[in-house]
Formats: sequence, structure tokens, C-alpha cells
Amino acid sequence: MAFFSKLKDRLFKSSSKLEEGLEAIVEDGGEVEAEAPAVQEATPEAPAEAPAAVSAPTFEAPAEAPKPTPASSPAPESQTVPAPKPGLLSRLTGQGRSAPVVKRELDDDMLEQLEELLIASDMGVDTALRVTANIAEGRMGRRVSTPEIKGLLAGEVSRIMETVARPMPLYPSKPQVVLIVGVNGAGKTTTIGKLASQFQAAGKSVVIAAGDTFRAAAVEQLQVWGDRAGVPVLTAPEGSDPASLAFDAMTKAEADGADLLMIDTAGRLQNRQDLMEELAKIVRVIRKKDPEAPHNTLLVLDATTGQNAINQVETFQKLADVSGLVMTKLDGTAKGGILVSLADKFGLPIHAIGVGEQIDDLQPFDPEEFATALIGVEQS
Ligand SMILES: Nc1nc2c(ncn2[C@@H]2O[C@H](COP(=O)(O)OP(=O)(O)OP(=O)(O)O)[C@@H](O)[C@H]2O)c(=O)[nH]1
Ligand SMILES: [Mg+2]
Repeated sequence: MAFFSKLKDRLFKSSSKLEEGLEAIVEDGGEVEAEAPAVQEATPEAPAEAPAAVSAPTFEAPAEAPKPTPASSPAPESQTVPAPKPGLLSRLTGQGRSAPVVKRELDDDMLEQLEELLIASDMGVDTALRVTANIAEGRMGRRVSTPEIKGLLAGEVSRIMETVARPMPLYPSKPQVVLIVGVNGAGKTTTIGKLASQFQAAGKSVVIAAGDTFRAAAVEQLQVWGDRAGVPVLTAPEGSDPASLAFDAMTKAEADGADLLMIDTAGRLQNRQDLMEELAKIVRVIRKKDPEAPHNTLLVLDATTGQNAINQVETFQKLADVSGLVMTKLDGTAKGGILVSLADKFGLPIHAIGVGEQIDDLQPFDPEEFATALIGVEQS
């Protein structure tokens, strides 16, 4: 509800692009039909069911885990995403009276236009082809309206995303080591702050290691997040070895009996060899203390980078044993379709999505909610 509307409002750029494209496709070659009943189909098959509660934490928490704090902080200046246009949405979803409905026969031309639209929305060629093929199956020659197409599309997207929507698993290991990797500016440090706050709120004790020792500013930034979340941040002098910091942090986390140790890392991809060695060394060192560590290697991806996210996953899978994804900056991006492409291509779990810069702007990933927000299907 609150979370849903937040995601929907913030994903508006994607949904408006897809929505307008779908409307244009149906109108191109479509004809007005003066009947309404078929519009009832507007609501997508899967998303029509009541959406699951979306206020769960972004990790597989024990039952007593409280939710992340509700949105209490004032909207940051950066939230300049325009509000949705309810008029257009309700018109498209055929809410209300028996207004004339435009329908178009589902033929090869229409399918091709659909494919192009999905590719343009960053879904990737393979995924776009598969999705349109599924929509076409058994429906060729049928007359469809925009709301019907939107519903079918939302159903397909939701189905793809269901397989990857999984909260970050919590293990009994103490500390559970969570290594955070990703390119420069993807949102690693911010995500650590948000996660730490959620873990803390769930009664877990957390230690953060500021493994990006190359920039003093990076350490300070993490300290600010640590203060906000009420979590200790272990730092080392600028330029010192991140692996030895990770080792010290592991020692402290063990001594403190901490539940979780989150290790921030530098994101320079310019020199892949260095980064690979650095990550490998961090892993080697913490394994001296716990051969199972890191228990989670989270790759943080910036959703606004579009198709480049595919290369990032491929690269980081070679550098580290990536166990799950966090997608940041889904607020206000027109490239939300990239998640569908990633899910379809790699099948890596998506643990959480970032929808803003504030501490409570990290949500669990809900496939139906995402699909309806992406495509602009209105939910009642
Ligand atoms: N709008 C929005 N901004 C975000 C989100 N997550 C992170 N950011 C912003 O993205 C910028 C970079 O985030 P960082 O957390 O510093 O990224 P990083 O991966 O640690 O970057 P490096 O340390 O330089 O590698 C900051 O300005 C964050 O506020 C999000 O979900 N939405
Ligand atoms: Mg950082």
C-alpha cells in the first residue's frame, strides 16, 4: 500500500513510457468498439490477486523481526519524480463506465511493435521475444485492448520475476559475513547503511567494515550511515589494505558476538586485475576465520545504467561468487525493464530494491508489485 504507491510513483517514468507505447500500438490500426465488458479483463491475471504484503524486510527474518521504520523522514530534495497522471491511468485501465474501447487485432505487425517497445524499455532482445511469444500464444487474430495487453504483459513480467524475488537469507553463523560489491557509485555504501538499519531494527547486532580504504570520503560516508543506523563502523587509515581491515573486523565481530558483518568494498572497475586481487584477498583472509565466509556476496547494481548492468553481472560473477542482487535507484528511472532482462538471463535472486536516498528507501522485491508498477497497471 504505502510501499506500493511509493514504488509506483517512483517508477512512473518507466510505466509512463511503456504505457504510452502500448496505447500507441493498440491505437495504430485499432478500431473503436462501443462496448465495455471486455475491459474487465483489464486487470492482469496474476496481479489481480491481492498483492502480498510488501512491508516485509529485505532479508529472511525471523517472525519477530519488526518492519523497517515507516517513511518518517522528509522527502529529500532529489525526489523530483513527477506525480502519476491518474487521468491517463484510469482511462487506460478502462475504469468506470462503458466508454468506447479501442481494440486491435493481435497480428505479426502488432507483435513486432510490442517487441520493439519492450526492447526500448531495456528488457533485452531475448526476453522481449519470449514475452511477446507468450502473449501471442493462443491469441493470434483476437482483438485486444490496451488494458488487456497491459494485463497480459504484467502477468508475464510477474512470472519471470517471481523466480528471483527472494529476501537475503539469514544463517545461524556468527557473524554472517555479507560482502558488498559493485561498480563506482552503484549505491553500495548507501545500501549497507539501509540494510544495517533494517537488521538493527530486527534486533540483529551488526558491524560494518569500511573496506573502501582508498578514499577518505568513502570512510566518512560510511561512518555517517553507521551513526544513522546505530551500528559500529570499523575503519582503517586511507590507503591501507582492505583485507587486513576485513580481518580485524571479523575479529571484532566475533569478539562482540555480532550477528552480521557487512564489508563495503571499493568499486573501481578500471583496473579489473587489482579489483579481482583485492576481492580475492578479502575473501581469503576472512576464510581463515570462517571457511564458509562470505555467506552472501551482494552485487549492487544501479538500475539507471540500463543494459550495462548485464556486463556488470558478468564481470562480477567472474570476480566474486555473487549470491544475490540489490537494484538501486529504481526511483524515477525509465530503465526498470533491465530487471526483467537480468532475472531472465541470470536468475540471480533480487534481495532488495533501492527507491531513494533515505535510510528507509530499501524495499523487499515484490514481483507483482514491480510488474504492475513497471507497466502501469492500476490496482484497486
Ligand atoms: N535516488 C537514489 N539514489 C541512490 C540510491 N542508492 C544510492 N543512491 C545515491 O547514489 C549515490 C552513490 O551511492 P553510494 O552508496 O555512494 O555508491 P557506492 O557504490 O558506495 O559508490 P563508490 O563508493 O564510489 O563505489 C549517492 O548519491 C546515493 O545517495 C537509490 O536507491 N535511489
Ligand atoms: Mg561507497
